[in-house]
Amino acid sequence: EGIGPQEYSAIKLQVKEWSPKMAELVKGKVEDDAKVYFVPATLRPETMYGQTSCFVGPKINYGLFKLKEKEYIVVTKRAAWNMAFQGHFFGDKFPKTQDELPQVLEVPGSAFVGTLVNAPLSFHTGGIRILPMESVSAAKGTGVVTSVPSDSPDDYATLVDLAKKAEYYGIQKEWAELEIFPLIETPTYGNLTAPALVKELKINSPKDVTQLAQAKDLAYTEGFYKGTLLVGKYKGEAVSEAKDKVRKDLYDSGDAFPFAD
Ligand code: A2H
Repeated sequence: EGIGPQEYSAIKLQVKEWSPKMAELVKGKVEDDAKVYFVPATLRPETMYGQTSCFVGPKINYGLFKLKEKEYIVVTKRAAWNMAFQGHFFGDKFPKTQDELPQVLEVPGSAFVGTLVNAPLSFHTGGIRILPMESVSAAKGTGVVTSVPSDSPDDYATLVDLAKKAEYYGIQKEWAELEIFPLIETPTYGNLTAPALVKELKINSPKDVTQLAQAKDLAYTEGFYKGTLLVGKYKGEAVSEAKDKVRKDLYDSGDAFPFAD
């Protein structure tokens, strides 16, 4: 982290079933047989096996942008604009201003909550839910964050809080309680690095930002330099070796693409 510009991997999570609110809003705007993808940006493509949900900022505005015939993505306008410049999308209709982006809908993240999406590589093949996370930044990545509670302390702390206050957040408790499978073994924190660090640093809520920042650094360093992958095609390999291979496989299969921020 912190060395040069970030190369994120942008992962494509296809909508399987909209939240009731979105089902209303997309009527007449998005074809019934169109594919719509939430596109989280991640620095840890090797952890995508462990996705259990996908976060949006409930108060952040998102767009549904038309990429091509019957294909749309959900990201912030800022991210769609960056993607246009990086030449991923929008064919020959290159937008000259942000207003020319092919946005068919603009909605707050809260409208998406409960939407069921299919996450590439995830063990939860039945799909995972879009859930709210207050700390998502609109000014970073795509504004969408896929959640891997086994290896991200932020994600784990948020899911514990969501499950505790499900009613307050307007979600079903079980959406925040999908099984957490071990993905990476590390010498210091075992095979569930994030839950171990959350316990060790006595993190009680997503508001414990100082300890969470520390946990994030420890998890990232330990996972990257000392971690061994326990699952998938590169099982048994060091994370530092397997990371690029998993990333390349995701790019090759069309389930992800590079995104610079
Ligand atoms: B990472 P950096 Cl398993 N707001 O992906 C808040 N957080 C965001 C974001 C946004 N707009 N966009 C991306 N992120 C998260 C996986 C992961 C991540 C694991 C462990 C650590 C980790 C699963 N979540 O990140 O500030 C995304 O979460 C800790 C470094 O740009 C992304 O990678 O360096 C990471 O933060 C990008 O953080």
